[in-house]
Amino acid sequence: MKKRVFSGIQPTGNIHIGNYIGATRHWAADQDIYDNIFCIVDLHAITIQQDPKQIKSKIREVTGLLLAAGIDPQKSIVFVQSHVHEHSELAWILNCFIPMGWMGRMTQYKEKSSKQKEQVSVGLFDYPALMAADILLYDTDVVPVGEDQKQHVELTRDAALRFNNIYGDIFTVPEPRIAEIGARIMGLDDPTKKMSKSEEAPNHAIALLDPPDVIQKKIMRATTDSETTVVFDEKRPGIYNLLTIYKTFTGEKDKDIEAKFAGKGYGDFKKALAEVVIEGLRPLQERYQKITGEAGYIDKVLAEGAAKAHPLAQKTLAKVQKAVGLG
Ligand code: ATP
Ligand code: LTN
Repeated sequence: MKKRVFSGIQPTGNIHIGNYIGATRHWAADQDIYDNIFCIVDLHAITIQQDPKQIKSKIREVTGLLLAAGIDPQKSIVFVQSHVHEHSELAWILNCFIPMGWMGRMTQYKEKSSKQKEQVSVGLFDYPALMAADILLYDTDVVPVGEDQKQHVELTRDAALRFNNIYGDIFTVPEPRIAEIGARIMGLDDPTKKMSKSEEAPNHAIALLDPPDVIQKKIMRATTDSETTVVFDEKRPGIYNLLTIYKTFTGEKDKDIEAKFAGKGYGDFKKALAEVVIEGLRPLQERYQKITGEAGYIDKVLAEGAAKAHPLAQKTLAKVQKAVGLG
């Protein structure tokens, strides 16, 4: 039996190369090894206020991008979180088992809430309980995510262990899978900050649907430093980040990349990187146009996905309700 993979992505902002390098390309590449479920997490998206019309169109855009990245609905279940109501219900039950102290330690909450001040919702604080519900509903073994989500998967493990300790073997205890390279792509404008969908600075991220001239401009303007050599040096975060992007798109080794750019400056390297990213994204962008040009296709994929996910979620929730004495 194949191991079960579950992962999620929020239908917010513009999906960027960080999401692709750190998460979605691995989801696509490993599809045959695992039994896969991928979720568009709209309930997570509303932990920060969103424009209702935007969410609807972003759900379709994100789904289109997942399919364009190679996720095959014949091999993987792709669905929208709010279409399977068991996610909210299990999240509530888990709320009653997760200590406040665990939540308070989450660095994503600390970062996001410090930006929002009084606007911070209880939902933003509680975000990891809903994520734990997503994962635990499907007997998930492996959760492939970027580095920023590792702490949330660890909280999920702790919640599952705590629950199992009280009620017996109810949940499968999942483990995070973090890519060795590119699990934390940094912002082009500020290489000390993670590339993020919610960051609004114009040169911050390369979106998967950016046209070639925009990609070129963003890379040429990316923040580096006053050094000149093109080498992998973690103490020089700007050039290190660009080199990491180059490496993930080409699959070349550090040594070979450094040799290729020996004696050349940042300008030459940035030009080459822009070329690599533009060509790397071209097939994905072409597939996206094709997929979204087919009327009704995405809605059909999502409806079929929810129909497959629902019975699995129902079964786990029923087990949990029985264990805690509900219903
Ligand atoms: P936001 O920063 O607005 O919360 P996001 O860019 O983190 O959004 P998500 O939808 O939350 O996007 O993440 C989808 C997947 O992409 C997750 O597995 C996440 O860990 C991964 N990911 C996000 N940003 C990066 C990044 N900069 N580098 C590598 N992986 C990333
Ligand atoms: N929190 C994740 C999205 C997410 C997720 C999940 C990832 C929601 N539920 C379950 C893995 C498993 C994020 O912000 N990227």
